Amino acid sequence: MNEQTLVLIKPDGLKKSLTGNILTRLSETKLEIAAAKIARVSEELAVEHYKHLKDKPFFKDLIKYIRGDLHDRHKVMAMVYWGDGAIKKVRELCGTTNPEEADPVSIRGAYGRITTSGVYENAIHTSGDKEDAEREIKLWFDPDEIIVDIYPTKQITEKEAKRRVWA
Ligand code: DAT
Ligand code: MG
Repeated sequence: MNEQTLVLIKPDGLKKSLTGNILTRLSETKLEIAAAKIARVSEELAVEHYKHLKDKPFFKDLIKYIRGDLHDRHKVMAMVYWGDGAIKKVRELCGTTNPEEADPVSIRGAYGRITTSGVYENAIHTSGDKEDAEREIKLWFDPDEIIVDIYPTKQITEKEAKRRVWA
């Protein structure tokens, strides 16, 4: 069944110039990239994305990490992968959360590390299940940024909405 999943190449992945390697690994899945962008990660976005972990002792460091404060790279590459069994396929390729325990041939096993202060720098995020995927994709992308119609949308008219255009 076709489904979609969010993928983030995290700031450590960008700092280590792993984008190409990670995209190559993900291409093994034969899934389609339905959306892609480089995104800044605001405090609000980071906290919302990881809200299920807000009571964990590592939460503050996790927010710093995903915002790029630990790698001087204040951005992530955000993508939506779409196709048959997308969530499980990408998840398997990424490996388990703890990069030291992840299969060494998985993306996290190959490229991740745990720092001495205990941060799991695991290079990539991908949604855990269908509910996570929907919540996360809607958080990171607007409908017009995704080339496949994946969730219901509605039309709204914004009065006096300001937006930046080329000068
Ligand atoms: P996943 O990213 O595999 O879906 P998660 O949603 O439980 O795992 O956690 C999100 C991130 O939080 C994870 O990629 C790394 C960090 N994290 C999770 N457990 C941790 C721990 N025990 N110590 C440090 N960081 C942790
Ligand atoms: Mg998760």
